[in-house]
Amino acid sequence: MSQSNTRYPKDRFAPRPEDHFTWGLWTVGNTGRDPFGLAVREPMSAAKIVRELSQLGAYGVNLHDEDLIPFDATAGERDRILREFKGALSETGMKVPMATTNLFSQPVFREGAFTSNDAGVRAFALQKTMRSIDLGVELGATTYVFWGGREGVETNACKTPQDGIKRFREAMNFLTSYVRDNKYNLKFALEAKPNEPRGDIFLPTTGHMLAFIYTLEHPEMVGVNPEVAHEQMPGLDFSHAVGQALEAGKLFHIDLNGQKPGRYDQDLRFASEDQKGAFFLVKLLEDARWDGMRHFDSHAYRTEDERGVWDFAYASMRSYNILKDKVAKFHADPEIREILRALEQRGTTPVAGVGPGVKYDRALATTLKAHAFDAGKLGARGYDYERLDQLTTEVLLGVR
Ligand code: GCO
Ligand code: MN
Ligand code: MN
Repeated sequence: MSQSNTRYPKDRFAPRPEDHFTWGLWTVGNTGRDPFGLAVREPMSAAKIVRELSQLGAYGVNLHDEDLIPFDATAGERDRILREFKGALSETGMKVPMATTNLFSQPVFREGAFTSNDAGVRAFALQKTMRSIDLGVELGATTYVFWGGREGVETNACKTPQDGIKRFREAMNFLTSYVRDNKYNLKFALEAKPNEPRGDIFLPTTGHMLAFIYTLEHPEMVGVNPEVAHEQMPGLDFSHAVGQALEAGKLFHIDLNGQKPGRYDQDLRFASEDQKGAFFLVKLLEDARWDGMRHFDSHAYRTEDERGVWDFAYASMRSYNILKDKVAKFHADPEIREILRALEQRGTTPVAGVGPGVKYDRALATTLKAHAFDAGKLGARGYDYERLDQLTTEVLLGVR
């Protein structure tokens, strides 16, 4: 990389390996091809991506099998690519914490992979995934992502959602058993997306995925990989999805990016849209001391050449650290603290025997039923949230 330090300053917001920022090879490696236009950037080798990201301060890279080894590679090509890639990893100290399977690009998956109506396709998808799991484990991955981009329908006439879900469950059960049988240290993270490329994808949100996980043979091995853009496509609050996963101990991975509401998946630079949403997300992860990878699943504007791609990558990580700093400012702000302290008190002082962690017992139920509430008084008092939100906004806008 020939960029100067003024372009990528090494100040307190600069990404460092201990921040655990990771990138999909497919993200910075995106060549800008879209349904309307050809590639605008040259493909980059995985080894080059590793070296460039390492210089920017990233911790590691993640990959689909085909990001590293082309679908039709010969054994010799495979060995050469792997050797180069591993060389770049050991030279830079970069890690591969997550791997996944491409079950969407090849024509064979035009009707789905694990959920296809064709048993041959389902078998092939399992084979491809087992081989890709082997590769991921060889590279050190401990998380394995499943994003079922083709697991859905354009027409409901072809299969029922129950069939789709049953087949997806059979595949997950098969593969968790494969991992156990091989004594791999690997957890699965399921990534939801409501539509695209399929018209409607099964298990369309993180909430659907969470409910599904508890129907599996080894739910303890399976969590979720929520993506900002995917939860915002159907207009949902991303941090609520992440919060539910955190609360359930199921946040195994995360895909950070940016998205305008009501659009197809945009995979924009993290915090380039909806900075307030991004702030609450960072606050959620940092306040929970979540120890997972801060992974980016996004790509640079099609307008950019290679330099623009590195600008985009550095900026994504930098914005995360800037928001982390804003979170510290939020917690240190005396007026915000005062409002939160008052709220805390209001929420923890028991009323009629009911406080935090309330549990049913018959005596309590009897007193509670008999208690004379002044609902008028309870409802009359405001909560100060206009002020709280404005103070938060001012922290974000940099005037506090
Ligand atoms: C998307 C998806 C994908 C997956 C990735 C991992 O942008 O629609 O997020 O990028 O995350 O393929 O399987
Ligand atoms: Mn996406
Ligand atoms: Mn994703």
